[in-house]
Amino acid sequence: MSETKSPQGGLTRRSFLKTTAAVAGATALAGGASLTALADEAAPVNAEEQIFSGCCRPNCEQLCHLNIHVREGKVVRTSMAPMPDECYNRICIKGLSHVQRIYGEDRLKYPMKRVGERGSGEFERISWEEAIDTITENWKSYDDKRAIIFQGGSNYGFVHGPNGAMKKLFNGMGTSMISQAFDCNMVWGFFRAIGFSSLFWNTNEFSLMHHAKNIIIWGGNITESQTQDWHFVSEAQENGTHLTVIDPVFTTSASKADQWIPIRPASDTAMILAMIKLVIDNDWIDHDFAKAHTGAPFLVKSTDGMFLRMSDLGVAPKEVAGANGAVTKVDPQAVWDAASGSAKAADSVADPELFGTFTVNGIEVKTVLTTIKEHVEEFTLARAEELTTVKPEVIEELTKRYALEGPSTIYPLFGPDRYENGINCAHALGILASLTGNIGKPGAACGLNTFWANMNQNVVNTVEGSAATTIAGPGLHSVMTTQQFLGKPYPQIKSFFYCGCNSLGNDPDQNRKMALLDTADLVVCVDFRMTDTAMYSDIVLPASFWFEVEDVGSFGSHPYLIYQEKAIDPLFESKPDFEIAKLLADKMGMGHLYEMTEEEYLEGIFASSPVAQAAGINVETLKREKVMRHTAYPVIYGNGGQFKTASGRAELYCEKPSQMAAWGQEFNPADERLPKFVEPLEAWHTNPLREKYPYHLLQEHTRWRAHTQWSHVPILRELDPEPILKLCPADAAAKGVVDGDYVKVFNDRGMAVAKAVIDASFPSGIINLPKGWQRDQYKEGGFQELSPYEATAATGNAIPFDTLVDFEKYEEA
Ligand SMILES: Nc1nc2c(c(=O)[nH]1)N[C@H]1C(S)=C(S)[C@@H](COP(=O)(O)OP(=O)(O)OC[C@H]3O[C@@H](n4cnc5c(=O)[nH]c(N)nc54)[C@H](O)[C@@H]3O)O[C@H]1N2
Ligand SMILES: Nc1nc2c(c(=O)[nH]1)N[C@H]1C(S)=C(S)[C@@H](COP(=O)(O)OP(=O)(O)OC[C@H]3O[C@@H](n4cnc5c(=O)[nH]c(N)nc54)[C@H](O)[C@@H]3O)O[C@H]1N2
Ligand code: SF4
Ligand SMILES: [Mo]
Repeated sequence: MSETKSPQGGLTRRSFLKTTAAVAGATALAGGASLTALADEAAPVNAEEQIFSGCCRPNCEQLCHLNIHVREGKVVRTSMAPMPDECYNRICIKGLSHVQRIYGEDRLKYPMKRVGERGSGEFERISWEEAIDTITENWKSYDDKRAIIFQGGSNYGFVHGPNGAMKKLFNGMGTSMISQAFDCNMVWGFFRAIGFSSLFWNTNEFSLMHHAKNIIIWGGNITESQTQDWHFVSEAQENGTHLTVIDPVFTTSASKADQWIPIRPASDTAMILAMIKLVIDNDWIDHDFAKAHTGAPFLVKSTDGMFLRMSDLGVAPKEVAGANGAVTKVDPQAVWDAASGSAKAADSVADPELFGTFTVNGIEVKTVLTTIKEHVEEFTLARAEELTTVKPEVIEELTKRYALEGPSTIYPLFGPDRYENGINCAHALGILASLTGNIGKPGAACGLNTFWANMNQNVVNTVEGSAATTIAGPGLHSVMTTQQFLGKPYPQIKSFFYCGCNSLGNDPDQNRKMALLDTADLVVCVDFRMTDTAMYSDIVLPASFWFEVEDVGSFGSHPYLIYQEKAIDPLFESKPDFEIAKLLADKMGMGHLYEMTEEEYLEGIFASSPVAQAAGINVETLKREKVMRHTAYPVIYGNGGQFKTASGRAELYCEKPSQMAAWGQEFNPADERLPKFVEPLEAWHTNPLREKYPYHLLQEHTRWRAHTQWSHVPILRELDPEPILKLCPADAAAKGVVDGDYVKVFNDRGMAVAKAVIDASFPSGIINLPKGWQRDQYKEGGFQELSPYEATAATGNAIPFDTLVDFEKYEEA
């Protein structure tokens, strides 16, 4: 295969484009077909219709319950199916257009092998046997199986797809595994301040949102990216709730708000630190809550920045037996008890000091709140305005309303997350909410709302004596170019296996990624359609679609599991992911890993999960009920002042900041105990790179796709036909661009050509290429060529908004 290698990628990429233009043509032809016509073609209208329980489970973070209407073995329609709590009844245009995904011309029908250059799109049909043999013969040739990389994406079936049973095989083989983090700056920032129930979950369930007197949407475009949750906000508004949207762009969500606060991108933390300062200086603190339920009164030692604990006072830690018999040592944090003038265990003091510097056993200590007060001292309103452009009176009014006229809810999304400094924003928000007591009550919340059912799936995918080595996405390049990982020799990566993962479509710095793939012997992709990643693979395997398998959806903005009945047989020669894993395992001599049926695998997840057991969830009950709550009503994160942290309080000050992922990056924990304002990597107004690349590039998450899924669905492409660049009239005029012109957006990493849409909601200097188009849909390049490879050190989180570019009118060659 060496003749196809192209480390620079030039030739490969050009031929890639040629072929994919033909694919785009085919899609356009199908564009006229309406959904009803397709349904009628599929089966006669008068045929008997069966309805199956369906679960729409892309990574749109919403998870809708669908009816799958089947006539004569064909899906003819999808419609909304009821949820036990009707406020979660929902479906969107994507959920309504599944028929065109299932029967679309772009569906992968049978296994294929590449016959032209990698990326050329020249494939030949092969048998399953040949496909599995080719892959496993390649894998067997490596003594060290870490030469194989598995990467999954973000879809949330328990059995099939990237987070299902496929992982077990790679654990069993002891391969490498790539984890590419997205959204994790918010996850980890909140975790540091307030903890979480599960990775993306530390807020209240949305049916309680109407209790809020104020809602602040922070860096999210709910009307596009959380369409199913917008009604909770608008219903609250009808109830008299005041809505503020903080966003550099006048989005649709902003247009519905009582107040829109435009903010300089990547400066949010500076504003929140100023808000915390106002709360402290004006004593807008909820004293009772701060004393009893937060780490504000904990004492911090000046010697090492750690909490003063009772062991520092000579009190031996208590041994406490846990539920599973394990003994843990409890060494409580100390607070200052004014009444006795001494330090005591936090939970034994009813009225601890919130502020103060003391000496205990010769050690100088300060309360956490005093530490925070000193930390935010420089964030005067004037300084905040300098950094954020938000006027002092606007910050003051917002803070006052938020703190004093609650309960207030902050509904954060991922705008601030996608910059190198993104972790600080959520950490600061967690402090602001906790100090003002705006957390843990109906209408008072501040965290992420995607309920990830904690079902211990890792338990069933664990293989005794073996495990995959995880390489964080930002570490891949150095592992592959130096053959070192964390200071130790690492085998050369030879083989990539993607399942439910469109890495080239979603991961940063596409050209770099393609060049890395060019050095591999074998790239395999298991998917429903010819994605960018499948197009760049050597073997492509067709996976059975969501409705062709039995599964359970587990990740959405409500606390329910949704059962997927098998509605139709797998189409063409596609196979369920579970079966593909089994075929590969058999040939690798690991058939014993899958000596169970899919249903037994599923039952294994529930059986090992205390959450499932508490909720009475098992295969039988789920098959009967179709939708089951996995967490008791109502979900209120921090309810009763109880947080999922080591101390059970919202600790605010992170005593031992940890990294989510390590790949040899510089990381100084002592510097991360409190959130700080630091400039982002690229997208800052004073960055000298602005001279070359004056525009800041966003990539909105649009309603027309869920990431790259639905990218080729004809009925959606009638409404949203091709890649666009949104930009304001002044920026367009400066480049002589008029609405409908093609423009080339570029930086040192790559380029994309898109159609200009002049949109006055954008401020001058910020332009937007909505994400999720595939390379075959661009005249040239693609949005993902432009994003930076760098990541936030604490999390490994990708930072695609931290991108500067320039653009010009595109002249076709
Ligand atoms: N239909 C659909 N729904 C989706 C998705 C999808 O692809 N399609 N993706 C899902 C996923 S995985 C995610 S992570 C979410 C993303 O959901 P969102 O985070 O709401 O998505 P974005 O479109 O990136 O919107 C981010 C907003 O932040 C603003 N912004 C940019 N920079 C800053 C900043 O520095 N500060 C502030 N305050 N605001 C800023 C942008 O102008 C934009 O309005 O959507 C989910 N829902
Ligand atoms: N430039 C830029 N890049 C970004 C972002 C951005 O804002 N800007 N946002 C980032 C964010 S927040 C996120 S979360 C990621 C999203 O990344 P993902 O959520 O992983 O994106 P998808 O495009 O949905 O890719 C999933 C792939 O899995 C396939 N698939 C789905 N279900 C199954 C299944 O059951 N079996 C198999 N075999 N395949 C299946 C789909 O067809 C699709 O090709 O993108 C990130 N990338
Ligand atoms: S794409 Fe998302 S919002 Fe739309 S129906 Fe599916 S799960 Fe629901
Ligand atoms: Mo995301």
